[in-house]
Amino acid sequence: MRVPDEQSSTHTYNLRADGSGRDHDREQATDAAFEFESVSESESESESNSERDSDDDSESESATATDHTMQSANTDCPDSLIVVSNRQPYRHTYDDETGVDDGTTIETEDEHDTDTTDTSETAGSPPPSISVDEPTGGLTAGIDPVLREANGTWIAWGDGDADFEVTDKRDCVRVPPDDEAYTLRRIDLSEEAVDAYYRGFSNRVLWPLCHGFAELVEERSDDLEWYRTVNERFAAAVADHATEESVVWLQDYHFALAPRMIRQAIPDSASIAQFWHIPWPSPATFDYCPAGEEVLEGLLGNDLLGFHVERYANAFLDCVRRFLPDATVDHEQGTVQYNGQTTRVVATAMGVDAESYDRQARETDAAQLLSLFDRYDIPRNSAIGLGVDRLDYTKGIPERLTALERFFAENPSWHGDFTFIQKATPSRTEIPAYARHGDLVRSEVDRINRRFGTDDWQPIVYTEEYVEHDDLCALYRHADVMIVSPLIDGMNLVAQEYVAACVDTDGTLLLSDRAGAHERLCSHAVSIDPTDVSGFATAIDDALSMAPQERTARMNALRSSVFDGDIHNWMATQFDLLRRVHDGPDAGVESRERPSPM
Ligand code: GDG
Repeated sequence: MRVPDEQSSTHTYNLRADGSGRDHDREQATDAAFEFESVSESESESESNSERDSDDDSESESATATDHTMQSANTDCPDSLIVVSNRQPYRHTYDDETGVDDGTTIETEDEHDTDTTDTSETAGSPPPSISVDEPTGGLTAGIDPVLREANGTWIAWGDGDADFEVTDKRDCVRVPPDDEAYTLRRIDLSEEAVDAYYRGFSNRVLWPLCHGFAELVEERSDDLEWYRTVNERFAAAVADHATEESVVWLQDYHFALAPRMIRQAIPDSASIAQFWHIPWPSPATFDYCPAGEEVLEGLLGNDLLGFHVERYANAFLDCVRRFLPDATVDHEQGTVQYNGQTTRVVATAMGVDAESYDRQARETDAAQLLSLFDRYDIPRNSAIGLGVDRLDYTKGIPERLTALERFFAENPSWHGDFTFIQKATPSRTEIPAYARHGDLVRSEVDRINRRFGTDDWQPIVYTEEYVEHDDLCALYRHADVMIVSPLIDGMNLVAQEYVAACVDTDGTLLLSDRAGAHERLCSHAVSIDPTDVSGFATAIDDALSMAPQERTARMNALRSSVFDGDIHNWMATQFDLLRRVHDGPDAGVESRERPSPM
């Protein structure tokens, strides 16, 4: 099967002649806290591919994910499911003046590079056509088919410039557009709200803090208040849709305060759960969190709180014990009792759509690989190393470059015969820490290439351009060494994608012992400490020199782990837990839940 490319697939249709697309200002003028304007320009500095962000886990093929997930997860899906996420599954945007989608939009988890063409002032011209991006993979495409079956509700920030042209008076639209099966409730946020809630408290405070970078926390005056306000907006929207039977499932760190607000606004019989996709810090680090107690209290509004791995779940419990003395924490059971409510804290490691990566990788051929070598100007006989990351200070890219420099310095015989491709996707570029980090990475690449490069060969091919899904799978399949070396990472999907696409079982994964994925893959990946330059450089040499039999044995074992714990398994586990929590506090939930493959 041919897997569509990674860009969001689009449908185009015209605005209804009666203008029944919604007027933003009309419905929400009563809410003085918000300016109602399109936020479509929020993240987009340009429409170039290099501006696309990959903050999501969205690199699998949507139709495939759809089919498989429906088979494996739907039976466990609670009725009356309400999903809450920052990112929406479908986004409506105006086409450009030519009416042709320029294809520059991409589904991302929390950053948006949207065509900013303003068609609202073209008075007298025919109504502009509108396109809708569809989810392309990972979590979004995993949840979408479940909601279709459950006829549930998805609540998310409406970031598309035409989003509110197609919603009704309650800001709802039925999706998918061609097979209306569930309700998408859009939250209309002003640019000021997005800047403070998303680029502010979420990504200047919670992100660095949860990753242990307390020194990078940037507290701006209104960010927390906006974060609170936006959480309230989402909570109010949940309350609009919740029934006695509802199960509310929130995604990630953009909604730390909402669960408690939701708890107070929906029937007691409804359940609330959240998955926290990033690490949780130690109490010593969490101590720096502005409004830390409020954050903990917010999260304890959940009946179920999920992390990727045990150590984050334990760190959360440690923080509750330390900062909320009135809470009763049971580490053994993974429960917290606070304010008359019990919260179960679980660790369930997320996987990828392994089958779809496998399938796409098998479809790549020599010609595709050769064209990639030509595109990146790589000698055809060169061995390949690969790194694929958002340009984020947590991902350990400078440390990786330092290790590569050491490797090339110590192994001149590899000059010209080994090339490292680093795909780095610009991310959150308005935040100074990210801008500085990007400058550092680029200058290090230049320096190392000047040191070792020749007219015919550059040791490091560095690109910030979006790599299409099929090209990414081709690179994964043919990379001799994949380096995943974060300083800390909630999970890391890239490591698992590489393994799933390594269909010839002839590649080696170098994996940081600080990634959540390490817990699943450590026994057969080559483990590295990303800050140990010498050990890291030696590991690169070892990987390149590994005997083929050992390489294959390791990769076969890794592939078993990744396929056993794929996204469908994870979704099924989530819904199983949600159902058990919903059906009763002790309905079959034993002490701390783990997914079977961990
Ligand atoms: C957060 C947590 C956790 C990147 N460049 C391209 C591209 N990508 C895709 C990768 C992968 C995704 O972006 C990155 O996912 P990660 O998991 O590695 O990292 P975060 O974005 O930080 O995700 C993380 C995750 O949430 C899920 O819970 O694992 O720990 O930090 O899917 O493939 N994809 C394509 N072209 C690119 O140029 N096609």
